[in-house]
Amino acid sequence: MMQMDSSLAASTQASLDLSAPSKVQSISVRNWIAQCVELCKPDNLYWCDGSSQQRQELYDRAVNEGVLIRLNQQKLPNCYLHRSNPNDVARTEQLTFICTPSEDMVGPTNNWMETKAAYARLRGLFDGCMSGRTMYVVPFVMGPIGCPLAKVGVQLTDSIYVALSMNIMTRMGDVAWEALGKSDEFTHCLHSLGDVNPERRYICHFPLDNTIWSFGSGYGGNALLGKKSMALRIASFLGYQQGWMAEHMLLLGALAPNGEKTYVSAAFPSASGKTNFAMMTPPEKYVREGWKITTVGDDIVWMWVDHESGRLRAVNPEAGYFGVLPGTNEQTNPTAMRIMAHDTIYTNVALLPDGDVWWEGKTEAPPANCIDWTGQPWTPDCGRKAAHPNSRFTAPTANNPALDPAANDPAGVPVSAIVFGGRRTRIIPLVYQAFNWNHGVYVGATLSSETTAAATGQVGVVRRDPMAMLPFIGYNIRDYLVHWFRMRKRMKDCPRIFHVNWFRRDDQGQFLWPGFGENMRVLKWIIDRCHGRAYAVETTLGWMPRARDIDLEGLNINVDQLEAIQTVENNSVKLELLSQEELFLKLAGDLPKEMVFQRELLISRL
Ligand code: GTP
Ligand code: SPV
Ligand code: MN
Repeated sequence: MMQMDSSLAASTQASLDLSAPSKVQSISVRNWIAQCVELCKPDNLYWCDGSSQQRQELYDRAVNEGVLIRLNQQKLPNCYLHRSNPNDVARTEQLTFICTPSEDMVGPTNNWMETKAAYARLRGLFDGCMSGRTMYVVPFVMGPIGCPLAKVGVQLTDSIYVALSMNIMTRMGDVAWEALGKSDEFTHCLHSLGDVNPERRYICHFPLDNTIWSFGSGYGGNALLGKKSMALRIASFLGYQQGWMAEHMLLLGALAPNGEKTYVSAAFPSASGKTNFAMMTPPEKYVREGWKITTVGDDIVWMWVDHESGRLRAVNPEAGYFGVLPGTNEQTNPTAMRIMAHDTIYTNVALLPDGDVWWEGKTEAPPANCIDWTGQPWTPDCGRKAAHPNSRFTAPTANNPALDPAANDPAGVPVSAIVFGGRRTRIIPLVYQAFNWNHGVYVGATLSSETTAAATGQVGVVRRDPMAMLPFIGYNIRDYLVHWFRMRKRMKDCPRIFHVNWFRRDDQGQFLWPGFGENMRVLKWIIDRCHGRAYAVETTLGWMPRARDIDLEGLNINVDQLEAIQTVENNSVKLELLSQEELFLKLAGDLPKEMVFQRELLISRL
């Protein structure tokens, strides 16, 4: 760790005015910034205050620097396009590390670096990396202001795109200095683009130091350090220590025609439907009846047990959406289309001749020509994609016309159901309910999904992704699973746990279930189960609706087809059990006994 005081830093960087604004009251944060300046040697410091005036100044600057392209302001007010380096378009899990004194702390599913070795290696990279550049000081709060779990972070970055994105994704600016006050409790986030070279790219987490050092990437989860790095990896470790949970989940509110409000959270792996489910527009029939779905969050929840009620409550720590664009359109997600109509940064999409944007699936017919995400001329017959498969929009939650009224409530909302879901072409049925909490934890722990473009590497490979948290658990998965099992004992009335799969296909490769807004029909059954209403039959996997228990009215699917989507073959379950062994073997002697018992119970039901 760096152990220099601020006066030394100031003397070596004589030309740079280090004096922090008086609103920065924490001596600890002032010293840390001075140390990072000393290391990175920027030419300038820019203190981000979160004001709209400064935001405009930064957008103008980013346009002048060529980092952003101003889009058609009539069509898309305050919207900009960013093109990232083609080698830097997704999270890089193989370059992401948890750094602790001992390897056992990070377990078999994380990349490990020894703390001192990691600091030494990264200090070499950060040394002088910002010379000729501006260091942006980005103070931010994760969690609603006033929430007991809310946390301050400060990110130092040489990327203006990252600074502007953090302004959208978090509660950024003076509000964070106020929340921090004189305290020394903040997450130290140091970030540099470096030379954006995968050979020199490291995303390192030091949970014991409340510190994140990220070098060599400007992309999403690698660079917006409040998100995956702090609100999941660091926070999951804190939650384990303090008895709460940080999860890769959406959180939605479902308002029934009779005024009953049910909150449901759901963990689906990256690019597997969280944003879409969280912003779902129900089928017409449901809207007419008076159903309304509202969004609390689309990617991360923090959950704790409320002492008075004994129930699980949750908040969304973020203040923005960083959502997948391909496949998003007026039919699949009209709410998202409203959200990104203004004050939005588009990353790695195609630019149309009139300054609008396009991506695969935005419209049925592609544009006659455009500039693709790499800046090259594009026509429909050129054989390339116009937008990157992991292209995204960054937009504030305040843009959401269906934002839940309690989205910013520091007291959070009560969670009635937790849904796990994977992207599985075969075998896994549309929906089932776990028998109880412990069975539900097993269902979540053995969650499997086909890989997507959200992380670099092969796409479409089935992998185990426990709780959709494989890349985001900031400590040993053994302790993480034990934590899940133990949480039940803290609750008087725990959420019901479910499993869904919107992605099952037929032999022709067609989706068997229409998905998107039609998922309301499955959600309705889930909600009814939570309130002790809907019917279910006991099966090998868990409680399942009979075909007639899912409302199919107005849908082009009959009861026989639904039965096909729900079919579970014993032989397929056996294959699933065998493929779970990969995870079980990784954990080997550290496997929580509940996992073994649950597997044995499943085998006994075959
Ligand atoms: P991250 O932001 O990476 O965590 O992704 P996410 O889980 O929020 O996924 P998102 O909702 O953005 O969906 C990813 C892709 O899956 C998009 O291309 C969607 O169009 C598609 N998708 C989402 N929901 C459904 C569904 O119900 N059915 C089908 N067939 N596709 C879906
Ligand atoms: C994910 O990959 O799960 C995301 C996008 O939500 S990123 O912020 O890049 O991690
Ligand atoms: Mn995500």
